Amino acid sequence: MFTHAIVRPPASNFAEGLTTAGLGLPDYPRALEQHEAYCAALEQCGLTLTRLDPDPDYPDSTFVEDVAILTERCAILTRPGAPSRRGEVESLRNVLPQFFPSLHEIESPGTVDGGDICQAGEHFFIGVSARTNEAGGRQLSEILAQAGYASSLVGITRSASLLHLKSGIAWLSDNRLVITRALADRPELGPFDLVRVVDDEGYAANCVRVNDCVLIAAGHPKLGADLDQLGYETVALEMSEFQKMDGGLSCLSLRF
Ligand code: CIR
Repeated sequence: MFTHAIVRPPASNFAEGLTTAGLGLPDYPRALEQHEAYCAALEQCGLTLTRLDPDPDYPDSTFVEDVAILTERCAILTRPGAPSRRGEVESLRNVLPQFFPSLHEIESPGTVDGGDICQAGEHFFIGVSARTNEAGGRQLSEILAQAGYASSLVGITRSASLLHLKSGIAWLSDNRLVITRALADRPELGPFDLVRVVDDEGYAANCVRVNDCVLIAAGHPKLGADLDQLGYETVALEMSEFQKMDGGLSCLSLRF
């Protein structure tokens, strides 16, 4: 069960962030509305929110998930792979100690983006991507091992469609993963029940289980129907303006 989440609304220069999506410029008022609906959904799932102030120094800083990894046993500040995002870590360094007594931290030359880290119960999949390098992945693996968690590295640099590991995978609990075709044949995922996302709904693979609900991006009826059929209560959220900036549902919050 999660009880809290940290979120940060987009700043007015949000459109100056990194993107490869080619979907056009985001509409700022609409992004704020979508972010507010996202926050309301988290609150409906029972979470108390810590809302950080928008930070125009870092136009990608609404994607808070990338700058920390929060677990029941430890918290880790990341070192984002994109140099323009490294400074985002500082504000989390100030906020996290009230919830986590000690903070670990990824150090140079390691880089880790939280979007590459998928917790599946006691095991963490660590995506090695254009953002998370092997040195960062190994540092994280050691920190997690000290806390009693297992982990494994999953190389995704050849999967051009995936910015982060969690662009293509989500843990639903119940030994179940939502997964895109780019990852569905990985042997390490064999022991899980896989909910496969059809190719034209690939963006929706980045969904989030929050307590009794699964938040999914609106406009993906096949995945919505599959999850409904499995007995999940789904909440569809408009994400168009964040998708334009390569962001998915999970990256808009740090849940713990
Ligand atoms: C970036 O390229 O870093 C941001 N524009 C999007 C980050 C999205 N993060 C995520 O999916 N975990």
